[in-house]
Amino acid sequence: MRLGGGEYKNVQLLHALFDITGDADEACTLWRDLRHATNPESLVTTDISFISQSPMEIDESACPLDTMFYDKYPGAVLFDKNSFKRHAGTVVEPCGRYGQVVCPPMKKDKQTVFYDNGEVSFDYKISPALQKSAEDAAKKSLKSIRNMRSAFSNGMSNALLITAENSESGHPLTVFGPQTGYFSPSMFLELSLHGGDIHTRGVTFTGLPYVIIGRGIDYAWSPTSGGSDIVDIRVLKLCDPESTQVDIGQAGYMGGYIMDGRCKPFDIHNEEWTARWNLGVPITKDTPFGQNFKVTRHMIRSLEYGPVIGFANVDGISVALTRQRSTYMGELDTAIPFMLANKNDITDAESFIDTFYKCTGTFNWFYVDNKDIAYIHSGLYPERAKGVHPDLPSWGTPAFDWKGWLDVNRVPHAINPTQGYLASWNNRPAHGWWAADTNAAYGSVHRLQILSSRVKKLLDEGHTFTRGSLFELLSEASTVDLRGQEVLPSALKILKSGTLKPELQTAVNLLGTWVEEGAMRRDKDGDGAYDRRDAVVLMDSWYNKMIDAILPQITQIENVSGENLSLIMRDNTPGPEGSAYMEGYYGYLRTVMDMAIGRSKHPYNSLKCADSDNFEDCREALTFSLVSAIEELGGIDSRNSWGADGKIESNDSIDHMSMGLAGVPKIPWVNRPTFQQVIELFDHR
Ligand SMILES: [Ca+2]
Ligand SMILES: [Ca+2]
Repeated sequence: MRLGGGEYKNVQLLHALFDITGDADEACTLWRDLRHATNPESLVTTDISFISQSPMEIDESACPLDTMFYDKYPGAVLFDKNSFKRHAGTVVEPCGRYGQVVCPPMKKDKQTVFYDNGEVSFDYKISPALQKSAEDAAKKSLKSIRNMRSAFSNGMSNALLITAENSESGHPLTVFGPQTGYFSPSMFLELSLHGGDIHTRGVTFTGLPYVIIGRGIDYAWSPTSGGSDIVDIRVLKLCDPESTQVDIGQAGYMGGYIMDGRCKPFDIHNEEWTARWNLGVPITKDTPFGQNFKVTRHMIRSLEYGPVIGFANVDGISVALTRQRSTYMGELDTAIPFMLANKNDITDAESFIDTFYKCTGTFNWFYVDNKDIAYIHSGLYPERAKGVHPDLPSWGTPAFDWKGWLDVNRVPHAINPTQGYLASWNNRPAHGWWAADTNAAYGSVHRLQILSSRVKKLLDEGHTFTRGSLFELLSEASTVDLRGQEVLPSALKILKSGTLKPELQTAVNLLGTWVEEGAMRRDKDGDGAYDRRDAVVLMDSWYNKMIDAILPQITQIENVSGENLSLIMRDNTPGPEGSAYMEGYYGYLRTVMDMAIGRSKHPYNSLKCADSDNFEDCREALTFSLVSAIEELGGIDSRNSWGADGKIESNDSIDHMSMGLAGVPKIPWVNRPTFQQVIELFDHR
């Protein structure tokens, strides 16, 4: 999840868009379209609006490529085009072999187990077969460790809570849980703690003294990742503005920065050591077994604004860019809410909100008891100074320092919403709440729709929920292809608006049936094939071609001098870790197509289908992309054999990372939490 700190990317993107369009205003409108900073069509957890994170008012029409912008936002910085050079605080390079650098001395505290000579070697004789199995085991462990890291870098979770009046029993209902990747044995430890004033049950990580997600004596709680902005890029003026990028790159920058009109030295850490090969090192073609590495750490840090992440020029003068994180050195503060929750100091929805507001990390926390459901978007969110723009780097000077933290009334929260439910799947917390500086995932399509569309439909039909019906809804949602549910209907509508050749008509019918049935990637009859395998195969084949055909304004920023400047990835496909569809071009695709049909509620200003105002251009591009997808699959007549190799189901399936001796077989793909609580409470203290 994104927590901010990507402001330099917006500057790079703005420069690139200016180069492409040749016009500052056009570049800015396109950037705003792509950013989705406050897209009113985006899916939210609470229907109460909260003003933008901070500053309180942000002028979305102001263009950073226009010099007038800096009269209004004197704290914002647009560094010069092509001047940003990333500073690699840590450099890792292979050492010790022919053609490689010399390995520096080991550090006592950095030594670990290793293997030599590119092979797993043992100092006693073993059979080749045994050696092979040892190697395989080592490789598998490596993969696990790698995947464990990636699983925890992305907290991905969902929550669905129903208010008391929409439940059959008259008590609120919830199914919620964290999505943390799949491991064997599980990374979570289920724990029940009783003693003194502590009474709680739920999950924790081994070694932690408290339940982090679970329930107390008469309430339960669970989080999803928040992804809001707690990191800003600051720009420091250097004492020696004559220093050049070359000096910095080759010799290391050893100077200082200007603070209060005086030169202050950076806090510099230079060290090097050898990291001997160990189980934590990924195996790739460049890093075989036994490869040792020279690690050079060259950290440049400012006391006030955090570590240097790069250098750039502003009007030709060298500056340093640092990353300032609000929770820096405050990580442990986040333990306080759990301690209070475990002690049952939380007595109702209000005290839950007050308690979990104190969690410093950016999370959505959900609460249920026998009467109420509640929500709070926690995080140590900076109150930014007037004159700072949250999408751009800002000057590291006291005038533009953070002025404190947003209080509980400023962050999104809700109790018993009138819409009848609370739902979250890493979406925008509330309307008006500014998406973190480079988080462009809050557009017109979000995976939250998989949940919310189903809840709304049932509520509209007058359904009163039970634990069973709520869980069934979540289960069904776990196999939905978001693109099929939210993007395809608009595409099919465009195609069906005119005559179609028989081959295309067959494809459109096939996809239409899939959409009507819920666009599932599901093998309900257990024969090893998705029940609508032909539609799933066609969707997968069409998706990237559809992007190429109707979003040329975005594809042109995917490779700017070798760098992808797009703010989000194209797709988040199902795979071994389960979680899918967290971000992608889904909203871009649907909105431009809805604009072409004339039914978009919040059209873009610059982004459009096939970069044209003409509906026929859009339809033609879309048709062309579908035709080429069908051709690639060998023609529509061969559809019964599409996907016959079973690759789609196999690639989608969840692969538990084996952390111990025994693994478990793969399981079919599901997009759902890894520890799920189903809660309905009848009493209260
Ligand atoms: Ca930021
Ligand atoms: Ca099947």
